[in-house]
This record gives sequence, structure tokens and C-alpha cells, in this order.
Amino acid sequence: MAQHKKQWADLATSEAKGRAPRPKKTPEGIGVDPVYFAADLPEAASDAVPGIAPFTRGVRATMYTGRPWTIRQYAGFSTAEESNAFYRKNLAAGQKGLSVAFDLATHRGYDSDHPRVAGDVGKAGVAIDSVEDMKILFDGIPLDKMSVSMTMNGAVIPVLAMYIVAGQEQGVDKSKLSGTVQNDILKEFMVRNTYIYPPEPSMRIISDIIEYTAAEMPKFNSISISGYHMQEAGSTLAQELAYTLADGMEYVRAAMNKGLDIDAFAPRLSFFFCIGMNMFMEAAKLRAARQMWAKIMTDFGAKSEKSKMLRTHCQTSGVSLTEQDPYNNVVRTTIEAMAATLGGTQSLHTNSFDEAIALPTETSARIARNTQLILQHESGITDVVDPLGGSYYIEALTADLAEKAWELIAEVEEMGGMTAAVEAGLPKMRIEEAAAHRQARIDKGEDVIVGVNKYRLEEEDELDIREIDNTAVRAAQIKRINAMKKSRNSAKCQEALNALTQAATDKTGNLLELAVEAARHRATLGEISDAMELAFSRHAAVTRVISGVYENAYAGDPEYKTLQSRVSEMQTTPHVLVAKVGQDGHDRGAKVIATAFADLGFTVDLSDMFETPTEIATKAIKLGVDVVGVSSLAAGHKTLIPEVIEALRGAGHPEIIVIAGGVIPEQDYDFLLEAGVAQVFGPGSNVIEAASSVLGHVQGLRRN
Ligand code: 3CP
Repeated sequence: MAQHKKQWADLATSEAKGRAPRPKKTPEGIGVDPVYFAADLPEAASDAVPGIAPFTRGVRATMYTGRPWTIRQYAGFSTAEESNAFYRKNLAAGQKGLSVAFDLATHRGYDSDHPRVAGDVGKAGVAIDSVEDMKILFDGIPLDKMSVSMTMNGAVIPVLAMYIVAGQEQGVDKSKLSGTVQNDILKEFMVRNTYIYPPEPSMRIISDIIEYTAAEMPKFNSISISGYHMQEAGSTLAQELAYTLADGMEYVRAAMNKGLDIDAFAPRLSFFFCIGMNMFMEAAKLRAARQMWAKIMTDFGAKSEKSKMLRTHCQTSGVSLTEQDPYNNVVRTTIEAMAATLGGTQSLHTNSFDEAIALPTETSARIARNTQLILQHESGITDVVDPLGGSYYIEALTADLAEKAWELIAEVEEMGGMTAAVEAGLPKMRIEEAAAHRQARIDKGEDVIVGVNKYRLEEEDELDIREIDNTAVRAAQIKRINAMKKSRNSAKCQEALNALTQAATDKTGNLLELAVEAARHRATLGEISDAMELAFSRHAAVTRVISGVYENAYAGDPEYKTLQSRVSEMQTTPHVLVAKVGQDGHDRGAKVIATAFADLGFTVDLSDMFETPTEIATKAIKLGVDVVGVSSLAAGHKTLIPEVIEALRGAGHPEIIVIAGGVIPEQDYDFLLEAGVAQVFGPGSNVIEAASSVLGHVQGLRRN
């Protein structure tokens, strides 16, 4: 065997005119050889059988030859009525399962009438305030037949409670409900940021849900342990794999500490991964994940084969989509969907090509869904179980990736498990470093993105986008809340809420069971959340800027040096407040900007998460900054950014420059510029060029 390798290496060296072939180092730290041989096959690969632990080749013996994966498109926007109409249309057109996106107000446990969420209601998901909204959301959709996934973590107790009551009032007992709730709080602290309570009570919520569903809802997956958001936040695939499994281990421990039998709940733990553009590595990741989980569960003492099965949903990568030349995204999503299905996913969401810019339109959503229908019906992917099995490269990569992930898991375990590691901020820091490295590689053109840092169009075509009239949605929601509050039995409702607070305080009872009672008596989502907040408090994260990544990546780069000198030559150092406003928790961009600007010599402050426009303006004035850079990724920019400017002007500081960045469609640039924004940086902006422009604005300010 070694002889083949040698023979090939000699030939390749002579073909390349004397240059010996070298492995390519991936961001995961894996050396990928230019070719693989039978000698590279790990020993375990040769006798792996699909449907048998450790399930490397798939959790089912028949896989897609028996049943194709579930086409499950994540959607939700505006009111429950509008989202319901959208769901029904998609189901009629071939979609197989539902996946609900809630708005940020709902995620963070606020009713639509709460003053903190004015800019967020109905924007990046559907607004749900009570059982009444939940019933409308599933009107005409039989909940005993349709599996429903709900992406909810912070406000998971009220949302699941309302779903259970909506089912009952539709005539469907909770034992018949099938679906999944995300319910994965650890990754919220790490990357996604839609937490409400601190880690410890949040972990109790999760074990209460596992306990309740294991006893009452046998067809319902109690959790969707998610790596998706880690990769979206910039993690490597090894980090995504390791931290997701380490989160899973922590949830298993929490449930076992509650006295639950592992085989009673483990079969209903499910997973959720991101699938990016590194096609073979992604397929290998799913294979490695199954293999590793089977070992982890065996080590925990699981006996049932079902407990050892890692079943997963996948979504194609949002950050791999580009605002520039957006039809390229159809191609990207197809490649990613192939990786997910070749890797053996159970369920899949394919992104729409306009999702880097706005919510999908009818057309873009159709193309996204059809991508999966074409793969299922036309490509032959469903004809063979694990078609990549036995590939020298894929099998070796599966083993290499697993090895890297085991190392990261060991590091977390040494810290005492994921709750402790999250509290110490370690995984978050590692992911932020990886994100900054990735952005620097893109900015330098080392990672090519077609249409962005290479082959860029002179002029972009205009794109139709979907816009939500946020004010109208909010007004409609408030009307319904008020009407419901008038007609409910207030005493009964209050009694149920008090019982919830009591159980949260005393660490007794099951919070979900008590919340079902409150929801039945028409307590709102905000009221149920508040009832627990009284006992648990609200979590405030510490924001931190890492340093040195850009400095190192650009060592010796003359343009970078020039820019650094321009900054250092300023009489007073330019000062920037990088700010997140409203309930939008996507902070990767803000963190990368803060890191890069700090490395260049700017003084950088990072706002806390979830501040209002007025709070941001007050902070900017207090700090005496030159620039406020607002990062917006959840469609709130047209409401929230002008409010920041108004607040600065109102407080007598019109001179403070406001810059906008993030997922902002080009159609909105003029609106923002007219509102007083100095410059807008959309997706795909080069960070170093952005820093140079911002410096130009500050120099202009100082001259005036
Ligand atoms: C499957 N089945 C089979 C076969 N394959 N039966 C016979 N032969 C086969 N080959 C059976 C299964 O055992 C199961 O029945 C039923 O068919 C359904 O199959 P499944 O594989 O369980 O599929 P599904 O119901 O779709 O469930 C998939 C998982 C679930 C398990 C992954 O958790 C899920 O749907 N997750 C989705 C999560 C999601 O949508 N997340 C959205 C995140 P039994 O159940 O009776 O065994 S969106 C976030 C976006 C970013 C953000 O956060 O903002």
C-alpha cells in the first residue's frame, strides 16, 4: 500500500516540475492530502453496517431507500394569520414538515406590547403572544399528523405550553403531538444570544421539559442540540461538532441528575447541524457525529440502540450566502444540500437565495424547496444507502475530524463540562477567534468567495425583496392581547402564574406542567416568562473583545501598516462604539469589527446586548465616541438605526457619526442615508476597507 503512495508521490512531483505535493491544512487543523489510498482507511470503516451502532453509515438500515429525509423549511414572519397561509401553501407544494420561526420579541420572552421590542415584532419570525395566536398559526393543520419543529430556547416554557394547549383545543391530545422543540440553551450563551435566564435555572428548564415530554409526549423530540449557530458564528467544523456533542452530554447529565432513566429520554434527543461549503468535510462531520454520539451514550450506560442514534436536522449555511450576485446562492445551497444528504441527515432546510438580504419571497422559497425535491426525485441520491461509504478520503476525514473533536471535548470535560466551560467563556472565545481568522482570510482573498472578493460584478441586478410592515403587525398584536386580557378569568390566570413563580423559587414541581395551566387560562407569553423571571432573574452577558487576530493575519502587509499609521497619527485616537440594538442577538459581525478595529489602533467599545436606541445614544455620549457603528442582522435597521440618530440629536450630539452594517438590503441604503447614517456596509464588506472609510469620516469630523 505504502508503495502506491510513494509511486504516486514520485509521479506527482515530476508532473509538478519537481514540487512535491503537500497536504492542505484546513481551519480545523487537519492536513488534507491531495490523494487517498486504501491504506488510509481507518480499521473500523470496513465492517460498518448502516442501522447498527455506531451508525457511521446512517441510523437506519434502509435510510432514504425506505423513506427520504423530511423537507422541513424554516419559516415564519409577521402575524400568525400570514404565517399560517404561507405554511399551508408550502405543504400543498411538497414540503413535508413544519418548522416555525418566531420573532425576536417572542424569543426573549416579551409580549408584542413591550416597549423594548418595538422594532422587532413580526420581523424575523412570527409574533406569538398567547394561545390565541398559536391556534391561528396551526389553523387547518392537523397537529396529530404534521410534525412541527419550533425553534425556541429562551421562552421555551411558554411556547411549548401554548403549543400543547393549542393542540388540545384542536382536539389532539399531547401524546399524539410529533415534532421537536430546540430547547438548547447552552449554545445560546455561546453564540446565539436568545437566552432569558442565567445558565443554572435555564438548565433546570431543560430537564423539566425532558422529564415532561418523556412521560407525556412519546412522539415529541424534547431538544434539538444545535451546532448550526456555532458555524454561523464562525466556528470551525471540529468546534461545531465537539461543542454540540459536549452540550448533548451536559443535557444527558442534567436529566440523569433528575433521576430519569437514560433509555426513557435519550431516544428523543435530536440534533441540528449547519452545512457549509466544505462539502466533503460536512458529510464526514455527520458521519463522525453519529459515531461519536453512539460511543458517548454507551459510556453513559445507555442500553437501547435508539438511545445511541444521533438523528439530525440540517440547514444549509446562512453565512455562506452572498448579497452580491445572489443567484449564485442557489448553487451554493445545492452543494450544501448534497453534502447534508450524502452525510445522511434526517431532515433538511435549504436556504433561499435572497436570505443574505431579507426574508424569502414566494419565488425564492419555491426554488429552495424545489432544490430538495429535485435531489429526492431526480438525482439518485435516495437510491443507495451511504453512497460515500468506503471512500478512502471520506472515511479518513471522518476519523480525522472525530479525533480533533474528541480533543476539544476533553478540554471542556476537564473544565467540568459545558455549563462550567460556558460560564468561563472558553468555547465562545475559541469560536470568536475562528470567526476573526475566517474574516481575515476572506478579506485577504485567501478564501475565495465568487462574486464578492473575486469575479465581482461591476453592477448588481436589483432584487425583489419581502418587507414586513412592522408597525401594522405590532398594532394588530396589541389589539388581540388587550381583547384577550379583557375576556379571561384574571383570578385563575394569576393563580396559575403565582404557582409557576412558587415552583421556580422552591425548585419543586415541573415548570412546563404549570405553564400549561397558565397558558390554558390565557396568560400571555410575557406574563409566563415574567413569572419565572421573578425567581430566576434575567441574564446579562459580559461582552469582550479579543485581540491580535487581524494584526497577525496582516503581519507585513503594507496597506494594513499604512492604515495603522493613519490611525496612530491622529491627535486623539478615533473612538468607536460598536453597538447591537434591540433584540437581535447575532453578534459575530459586531465582534469581528470590534476585533479588527482594535487591532488597527482604534479605541473600541462594544455595547451590551439588547439595548434600546436611547440607551445606545446615552452610552455613546458618555464615552465621548466619534462613531457609533450599529450592527443589524434581524431586519430592524429601518426602525432602530434612525432612532439612535434621533436620540443623539435630541441629546445635543448631532456630530457623532453613525455607521450601519449587517444584513441591510441595498434598497434601504438611501432611506438610512437620508435618516443621517454616514455610510452603510452590507454583507461581504471588506473589514479593512471599512475601517479606512470610517477613519476618513472621523478625519472629516476633526477638520470641521
Ligand atoms: C425514518 N423513519 C423510517 C425511516 N426513516 N421508517 C422506516 N424506514 C426508514 N428508512 C421514521 C422515523 O423512525 C420516524 O418515526 C419517522 O419516520 C420520521 O422520521 P425522522 O427521521 O424522525 O424525521 P423527522 O420526523 O423529520 O425528525 C427529524 C429530527 C427532528 C429527529 C431531526 O428532531 C426534527 O425534525 N428536527 C427539526 C429541527 C428544526 O427544524 N430546526 C429548525 C432550526 P418515529 O418518530 O416514530 O421513530 S431553524 C434555525 C435557524 C437558525 C435560527 O436559529 O434562527
